[in-house]
Amino acid sequence: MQRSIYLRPVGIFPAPADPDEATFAGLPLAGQPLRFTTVEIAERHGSRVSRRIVTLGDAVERDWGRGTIDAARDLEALSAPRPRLAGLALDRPRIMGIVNVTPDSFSDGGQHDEAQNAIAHGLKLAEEGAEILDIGGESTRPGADYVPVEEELRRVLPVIEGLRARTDALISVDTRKAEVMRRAAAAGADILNDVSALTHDPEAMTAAAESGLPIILMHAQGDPRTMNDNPQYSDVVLDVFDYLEGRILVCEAAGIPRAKLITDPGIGFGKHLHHNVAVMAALSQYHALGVPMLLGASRKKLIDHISDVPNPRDRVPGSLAAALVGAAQGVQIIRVHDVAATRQALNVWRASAAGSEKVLA
Ligand code: PT1
Repeated sequence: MQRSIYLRPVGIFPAPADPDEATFAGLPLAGQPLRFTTVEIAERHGSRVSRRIVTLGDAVERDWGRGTIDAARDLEALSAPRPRLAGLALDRPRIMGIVNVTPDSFSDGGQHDEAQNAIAHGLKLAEEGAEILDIGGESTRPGADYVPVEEELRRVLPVIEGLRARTDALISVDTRKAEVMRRAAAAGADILNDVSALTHDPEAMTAAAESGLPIILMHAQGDPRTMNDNPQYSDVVLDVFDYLEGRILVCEAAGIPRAKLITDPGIGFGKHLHHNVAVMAALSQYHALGVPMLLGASRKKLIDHISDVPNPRDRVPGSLAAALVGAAQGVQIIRVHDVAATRQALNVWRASAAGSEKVLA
C-alpha cells in the first residue's frame, strides 16, 4: 500500500479550554487539547519525496494532481476526536505502565515470587498514575530470544489474573501469539498489544478479531533478534505510515472495526538512530490514520545514542523528554517504565500549556 500525498499537522498550539470554533484558527488535533493551523504536504514521486508547508485552506483547495478529496478526508481524520478505549477517554495523554514478566526483570525468587513481584509492581504503577498496565512475557528488545508459548503463558496469566482482581487500571497484554491473546482475553485483559501488528502468528488475526478487544498495531521491520542489523527505508516516516495504513485495512477486512485499532510507529524496532529521530519529529503525521496513537520510547537505546547513557536505568530524563515530544504532537498513549516521573512531567506540561491548574482536576 503506498500513497502519493501525505498530510502532517505542523503549527500545533495548545487549544483554549473551550474553543469557539468560529473565532479560532485551525482545527483540533486528534481529540487532544491542541490545535494545528498548517500542514506539511509530502508528495512521493517514485523514490523522491518533496515537502512543503501550506495553510489548511490551501491544502483542501489546491489541486494536488490527484484531486482535493484526499486532503479533505485526511484533515477530517487528523482532527476527529478518538473514541474511548475500553472505557478510557482519550482526550489527553494517558500513561501505559510497563510490567515485564521476564526472568531478567523479576528473577530473584521462584516462579511464585516472579508473579507476586510483577503484580506488586503493576499495582504500584497504577497508584502512580498509569491508566493502562502492559503485561509482557516475551522480551522484544533488539537481540532478544524467542519464548515458547507455554512459557509465555506461564509468565503472564497469573499476573493478568492477579492484577484483574486488584485494580481498575486497564490491562493490556504485550504478545505476538494467538494462544496468549485468547487466554489473556479470557483472564480479563482489556487490550491486545502486538509489536508485529498481527503478522507474526498466522492465527493472531482471527484470535484478535474473535476476542473483540482493542488492538495496538505496531510497526516493526524484521524480527526482534536481528531487526536493527540493517534496516532499509525509502522514506522512514512515510514507509511506516504506509505499513500502518495497510495493517488497518487488513484488520478491517478481517472484521475488526477501525474504532478498535490503535497504531504505534515502533521506536527502536528495525530503526537506526536517524530513523528513530525522523519518526519522533513527525509523530503528528500518524494522526492521519484516524485512530489513537501510542508512543514507546522509554529507556530505549536511541537515548543512549543521542546522549551517551549506556545504562537504561539512567535514561529517565531522556524518556521524559520523549514523552513530552509525544504529548506536544497529540500522542494519546505513552508507554513508560517510570510512571511517577512521567505523570509529573505531563502534569506540568498540561497545566502550563493550558495556562490553568484546573486541567489537572
Ligand atoms: C513499543 C514497545 C512495545 N516496546 C508497543 N509495545 C517494547 N506497542 C515492547 C531499544 O532500542 O514501543 N510499543 N513492547 C520494548 N522493545 C524495545 C525495542 C526495547 C527497542 C528497547 C529498545 O533499546
